Amino acid sequence: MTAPRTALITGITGQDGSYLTELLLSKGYAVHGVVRRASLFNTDRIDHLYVDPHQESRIHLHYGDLTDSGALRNLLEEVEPDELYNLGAQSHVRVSFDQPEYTADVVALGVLRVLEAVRGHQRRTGRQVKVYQAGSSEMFGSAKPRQTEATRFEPRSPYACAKVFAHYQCVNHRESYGLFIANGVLFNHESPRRGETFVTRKITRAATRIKLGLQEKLYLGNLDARRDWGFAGDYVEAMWRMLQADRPDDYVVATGESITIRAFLGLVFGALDLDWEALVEVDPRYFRPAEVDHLEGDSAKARRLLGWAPTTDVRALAKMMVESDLRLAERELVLKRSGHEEAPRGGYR
Ligand code: NAP
Ligand code: G4F
Repeated sequence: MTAPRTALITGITGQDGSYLTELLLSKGYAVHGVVRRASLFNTDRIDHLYVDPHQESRIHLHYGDLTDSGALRNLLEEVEPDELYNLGAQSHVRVSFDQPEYTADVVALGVLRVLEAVRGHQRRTGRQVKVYQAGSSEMFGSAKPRQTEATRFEPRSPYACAKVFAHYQCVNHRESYGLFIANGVLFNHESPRRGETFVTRKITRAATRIKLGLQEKLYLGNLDARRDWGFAGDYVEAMWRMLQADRPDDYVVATGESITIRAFLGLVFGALDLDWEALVEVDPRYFRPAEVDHLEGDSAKARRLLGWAPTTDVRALAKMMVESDLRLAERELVLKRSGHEEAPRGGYR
């Protein structure tokens, strides 16, 4: 019997980390994940997969951080992964304007630390570690749609600049040292597990809470930007396929359809029989110093070479998120009616 393949995931506690873990476990992998130390539990998205370490399990969690090279090197020695998925990031574009240096440390230098740890490990052991780097359509910034692998990067935020640095470091390590490194250039992808400060989830959470009388209004920033929104479950499949290809390469992953925030509001509030124009207000605090107006990807290369295709369009995605958040709001309502009202959710987001 051949030994199961082993994957190491940075960012395992994030949206994509949780879907990728499910996918890899279903394929028989042993999955090791890097978890940041936090003062509260931060493993909500993978708790349903985690098994008590005192029992036999194929998922293993380790403390670590992309700012800590020593910890990354030690983890590679300990885990000896066949595949490494680098998903860890300060991934919020607006926040990157407030924390540019920290964002660059994690998103740009963090990748370099991973690559150098892999290079050293491979040199010492002779074992190949295939690397997936979580690149972003945000790197295209103000470049005209539809964006492809050949489109020039025109980044518009500290986050995007850091991802561009990471992208080229990966290309450079691939070409200089012959490492197997694939850059995924993924367009926005969402799910019921999306962080609540990203616009789609902020909208589905608020609309469902408004529907049940738990909230009165929703405050947003720029409603005119267009995004190509896909389902995170589909996109982790593309990540895995990139590491199964014969040779490492760079791929755009997108649905090919973009809509505005306004249109997404229409889908979500419409599904709940609510009039969004009466319930949503624009608050300039959510504007960004520079905006990315229109992202719409052409994923022909991934479709042709990886056999990848999305299963979920933006309408099905909105419906999935509304249904999930409605259940969450119903639970909140039950708690409220039994006198366990939660503190109001902050306008900080
Ligand atoms: P996410 O939900 O924000 O998850 C980010 C993950 O990174 C979390 O597990 C987080 O840990 C971890 N992390 C943050 N800082 C870290 C550090 N210093 N060291 C180690 N881990 C750290 O993001 P996502 O949506 O799953 O995205 C996954 C990756 O794809 C990110 O690199 C993101 O930039 C990129 N990406 C996302 C999209 C998208 O639309 N979702 C599109 C293109 C690219 P905590 O749980 O402790 O915060
Ligand atoms: O949901 P967002 O914050 O996503 P954004 O900035 O496109 O970034 C996401 O996708 C990238 C891929 O292209 C990832 F790399 C990145 O990690 C992240 O996952 O904002 C989408 C749009 C923006 O134009 C923003 O200005 O929605 C607009 N928006 C309007 N009001 C808002 C809000 N965004 C947020 N987060 N909150 C608002 O209230």
